[in-house]
Amino acid sequence: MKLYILNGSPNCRKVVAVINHLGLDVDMQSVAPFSDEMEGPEYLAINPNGMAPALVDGDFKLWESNAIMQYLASTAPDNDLFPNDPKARADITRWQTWEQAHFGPAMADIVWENFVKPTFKLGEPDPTIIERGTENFHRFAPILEQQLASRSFVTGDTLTLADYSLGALLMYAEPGKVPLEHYPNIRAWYQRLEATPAYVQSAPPPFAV
Ligand SMILES: N[C@@H](CCC(=O)N[C@@H](CS)C(=O)NCC(=O)O)C(=O)O
Repeated sequence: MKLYILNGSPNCRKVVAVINHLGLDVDMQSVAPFSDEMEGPEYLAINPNGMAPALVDGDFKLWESNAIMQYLASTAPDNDLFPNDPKARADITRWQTWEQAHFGPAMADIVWENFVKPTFKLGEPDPTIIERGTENFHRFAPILEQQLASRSFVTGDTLTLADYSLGALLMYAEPGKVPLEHYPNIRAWYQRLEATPAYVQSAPPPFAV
């Protein structure tokens, strides 16, 4: 299997964490952002969105980070990341879907404006987008905060795909000035994730800018 990744991408990091966690044999290939490589016909035949991550397993091409995580975890028998029980799987999928639909876009607005734009000299942060992201963040973060009040990890006391999906978004929370000060359970949970070897090893090298 081959995984195409973009250095520094949270969506790639969560897949790499799963590969590390399960000890899977997957070749990693970095693609250059905003490049002919990512927007060229060869890569678009793998992922027509021109985004990373993307997985190739023989004839099977798969994009969308959370689908890739579920596929990879399904290839490793009997693991806690994505247990066989239908309700456990639905619960994990619920949080992964919520990540892409709600929590992720709110975080992305804030982190893009406060961190990515200045880092890559992409222009001034737009206060309207930061305000939109902040409003959405405070709408959705209390739901995760409440969920983590009585659990060590998102769906229980065992780490699952849901933790890697939601946690990887927080890798730029500090430089991105994400307002986590009112969310102690989220902060404590992220510290637990940061102490997890598979997550630590998934950290990308620092940006060369
Ligand atoms: N929903 C997609 C999002 C993928 C995505 O946004 N990837 C970013 C990196 S985090 C990317 O490839 N950006 C390059 C671009 O938009 O051209 C997933 O979860 O895989």
